[in-house]
Amino acid sequence: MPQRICIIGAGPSGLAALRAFESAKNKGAEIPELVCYEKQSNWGGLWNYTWRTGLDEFGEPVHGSMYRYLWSNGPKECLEFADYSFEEHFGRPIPSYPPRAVLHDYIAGRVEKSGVKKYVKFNHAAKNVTYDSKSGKFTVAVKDLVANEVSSSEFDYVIVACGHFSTPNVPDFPGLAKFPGRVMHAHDFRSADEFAGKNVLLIGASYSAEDIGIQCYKYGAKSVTFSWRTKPMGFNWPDGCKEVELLQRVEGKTAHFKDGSSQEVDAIVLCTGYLHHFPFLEEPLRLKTRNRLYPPQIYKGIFWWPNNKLMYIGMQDQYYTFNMFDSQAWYARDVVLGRIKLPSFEVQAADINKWVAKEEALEDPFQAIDFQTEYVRDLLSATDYPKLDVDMVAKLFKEWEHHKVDGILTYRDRCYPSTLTGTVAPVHHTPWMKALDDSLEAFLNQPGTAAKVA
Ligand code: FAD
Ligand code: NA7
Repeated sequence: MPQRICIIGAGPSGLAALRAFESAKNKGAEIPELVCYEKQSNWGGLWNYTWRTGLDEFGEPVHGSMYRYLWSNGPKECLEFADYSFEEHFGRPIPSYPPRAVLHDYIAGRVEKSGVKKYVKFNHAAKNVTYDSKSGKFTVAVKDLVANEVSSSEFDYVIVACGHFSTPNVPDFPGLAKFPGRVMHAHDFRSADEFAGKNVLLIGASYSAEDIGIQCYKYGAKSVTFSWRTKPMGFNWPDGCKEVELLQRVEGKTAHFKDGSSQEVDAIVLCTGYLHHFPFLEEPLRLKTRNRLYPPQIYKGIFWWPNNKLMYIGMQDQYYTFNMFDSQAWYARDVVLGRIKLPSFEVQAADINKWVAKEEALEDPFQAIDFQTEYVRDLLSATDYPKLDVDMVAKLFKEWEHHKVDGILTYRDRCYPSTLTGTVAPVHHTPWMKALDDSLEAFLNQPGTAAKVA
């Protein structure tokens, strides 16, 4: 019997796994049978936009957390796949901060070309994964959402690539139950238009708060108030935006903060992060962690300890994204193909502890970038993934951090060189603050160049 691998999720992480195996196959290797279950009707994970919130048409929790007008929050040059440049996909250089639809097109383009669609079962949600130590096999129960039928089959390996920015972390605050305006989590935020002319309060001090806040500002909110728990973001906010300490209570429409200040608000968006939530995995297989750069209990950030046949991809907090998922997928593939031999569980545990301790000593975002760079470098050094200049990626991430401090409304107008081709990205035809149309067509319609929409 050929070996079988189950991949749960066809977002960037699951697709990285499919691409890794396909690339080995193209070079003549024998690969196991691949089955990828994807609960949505299309691939691309979070990048596959949905207007839906709450439950989907099948009664499943909606996966999507991305919103309209979402533009890349980091330079595209930092996430470029080493085996598929943006220039190859679009037929010409494009600006550094594309909107969501353009990145979805890029992600999909690579896998369309490599022909891995045949492995993906769309509209199939993984419901239950168990492991039998006697047979050494996993049993995976999936629901065909269209046929409304559950079936099970056995696999030698399982790769969990279902993402971890989908199940909202929703704290409570006194008075929210009686607040007369809209209260929502970032997971359910879809369009900033709704908040034009409103006073918006965002709880949280990370990427979601920052981006949803400046979106609301861009699309005409009357005021934007950011409320932090541990420390403020500290950007140079425009007039109408401010940071305050943590929300203590809401009385009517008045929000009261720990620093003694208060603010009339019309809407509250909880940008309080997400839970690693995997109800389809039986308890002994379930990764439990907060959002961090090195979740414990996965060796090399991938292999479940102590059952290495269960693998996780993309479970880290992320500076690196697409190319980090690739580095993980290539490593996982080589372990499955017997090209890399994993050490004893004792050695694995010591290695995990070493990385976790290193992470806990990090003092600022620059050290955090170096940490994740070292992690990706370590994985890449063991496989035939095409050359990725991680030192240059790290340099670009650090410039990006400075550019955000220089101007939180203007950093997306910056241009960076591709680490693959060396080409410096062209300036976008419209400054980000004025670019209200986030469609692929509007973005690629760069005067004087012929856009190739793949
Ligand atoms: P996901 O993209 O979440 O994909 C997981 C897939 O698994 C989904 O298709 C889902 O339907 C499927 N799935 C889940 N559960 C099941 C199940 N039980 N059965 C079958 N299928 C299942 N990264 C960047 O690089 N740049 C950005 O600008 C950026 N912006 C972001 C903005 C937001 C609001 C969020 C939430 C994240 C952002 N990210 C960004 C990070 C993002 O996590 C990664 O870019 C990437 O999407 C992660 O890929 P993934 O495959 O691990 O997870
Ligand atoms: P993050 O990056 O995990 O950040 C979560 C934020 O929520 C962080 O600032 C937390 O503050 C804050 N938080 C969490 N719980 C609370 C409570 N109870 N009260 C106040 N504040 C709280 O999630 P994001 O959604 O911002 O980003 C996730 C991804 O989406 C990211 O990769 C982006 O690219 C887009 P803390 O600092 O812990 O005090």
